[in-house]
Amino acid sequence: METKIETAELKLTAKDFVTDQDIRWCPGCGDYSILKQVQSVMPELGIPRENIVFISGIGCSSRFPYYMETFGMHSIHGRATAIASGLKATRPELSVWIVTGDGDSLSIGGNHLIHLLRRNFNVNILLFNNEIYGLTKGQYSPTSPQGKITKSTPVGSIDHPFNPLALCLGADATFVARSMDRDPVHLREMLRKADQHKGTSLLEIYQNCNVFNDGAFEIFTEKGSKKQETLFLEQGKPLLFGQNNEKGIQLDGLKPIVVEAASANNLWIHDVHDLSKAALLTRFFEGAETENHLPRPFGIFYETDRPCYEEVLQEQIEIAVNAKGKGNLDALLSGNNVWTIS
Ligand SMILES: Cc1ncc(C[n+]2csc(CCOP(=O)(O)OP(=O)(O)O)c2C)c(N)n1
Ligand code: SF4
Repeated sequence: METKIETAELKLTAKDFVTDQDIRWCPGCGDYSILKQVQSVMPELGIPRENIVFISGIGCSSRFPYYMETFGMHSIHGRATAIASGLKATRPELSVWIVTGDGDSLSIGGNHLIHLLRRNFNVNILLFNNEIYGLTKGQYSPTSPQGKITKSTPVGSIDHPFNPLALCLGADATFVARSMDRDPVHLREMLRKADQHKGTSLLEIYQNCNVFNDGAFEIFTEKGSKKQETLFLEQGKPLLFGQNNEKGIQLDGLKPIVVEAASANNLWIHDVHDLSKAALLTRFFEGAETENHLPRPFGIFYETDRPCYEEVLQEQIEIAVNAKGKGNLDALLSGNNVWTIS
């Protein structure tokens, strides 16, 4: 169990989570907003700072632990998920947050990510998706769209990109959500929900890299297009979008279609516990250039309850200790069959 203390007793503020480090992100980077929202939500969680750990891999986003006045580790490329798993297995009382980029988590760290998700450690993953490698100065990443011209794809990427949330749901993640750097209110709400979820929470955050991939998510964040292009999911509410929520989503068999909300009598009602519908929602992923494309969903796609790895592990250890006693590591390593070579 993570150690929670009544918030009134703790009296922490966002400033308590700010460090004395100079921030080395480029001016205008979306990482600043994400850092600010995380720092402002932390005091609400009722967790003492010494029980919070931020673990990152390598990348611009992975500098995050330096800027959080908590414990932390700027670790190995793609391996934050593995290191966090080890920490949570041995110190289940800690609140563990993984910060990773799309390159870090989906290229070199893709394997570790899916195994963490299926194991369902009670940790939170913040996946900063900027559809580019920022730190190494602008190579394409596994989420860059086909045709993307970058330093490593001078005539356009021919790779088919990952759909991160479809991938994570496929790995049986127990909490899958999406937010964006430019919507602080929504991002704070998703951070709170991620913390409340017992099991691995995967929050993808669209993050603008204004130096190497500026405007990648512009249609979802800018005033002129946001309402037409985004769909904010709310539990128990119909899927509505458009300037004045005049459009809705309805299912035609298994096919989602856009309808006029006023004349529709069977709008899709969002249920975060419905895996089949969540799988369909992750596939609302076409580019804006596609005719009749569906809006991009934001919010919690899916949430379910499954035992956490560290709990089952502790139970197994207890059963083994009760049956065989506490054991002795030296004796175990020496074993019964020892040879002396002379
Ligand atoms: C083993 C290893 N391989 C490659 C690199 C080079 N490298 C550093 S960060 C990075 C990708 C960063 O991209 P992303 O995870 O999207 O983070 P961002 O910088 O965009 O926040 C790469 C390939 C490395 N540091 N270590
Ligand atoms: S390179 Fe991009 S992601 Fe990295 S700090 Fe600069 S703007 Fe942010």
